[in-house]
Amino acid sequence: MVEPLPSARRQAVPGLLPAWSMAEGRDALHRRFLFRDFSEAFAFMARVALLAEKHDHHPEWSNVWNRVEITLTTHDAGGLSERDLAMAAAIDALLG
Ligand code: H2B
Repeated sequence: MVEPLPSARRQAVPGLLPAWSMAEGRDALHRRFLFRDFSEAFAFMARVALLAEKHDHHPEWSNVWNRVEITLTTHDAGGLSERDLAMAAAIDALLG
């Protein structure tokens, strides 16, 4: 079992991860990424997949051509945990 995110950390999320928002109706972070084409989107997904394995933390995601949607939540915590914040920051860092 992973600890759910304490409320003080929860309040810090918009400042720490301004590109992410709360997923509709869920205790989860969401971000939509747009790329030039499918190749760029898929290259990004390959990099995120490697990050996910490294962190042992896996995204819920979808891809339509140049668009990638990522939702981060911790299944073992039943909602947000520090793992989602770390993963979101690592994904942001991929994009520079
Ligand atoms: N990813 C996410 N998003 N939430 C989890 O709780 C989770 C995971 N748990 N990846 C990991 C794998 C767990 O199932 C393994 C056994 O460590």
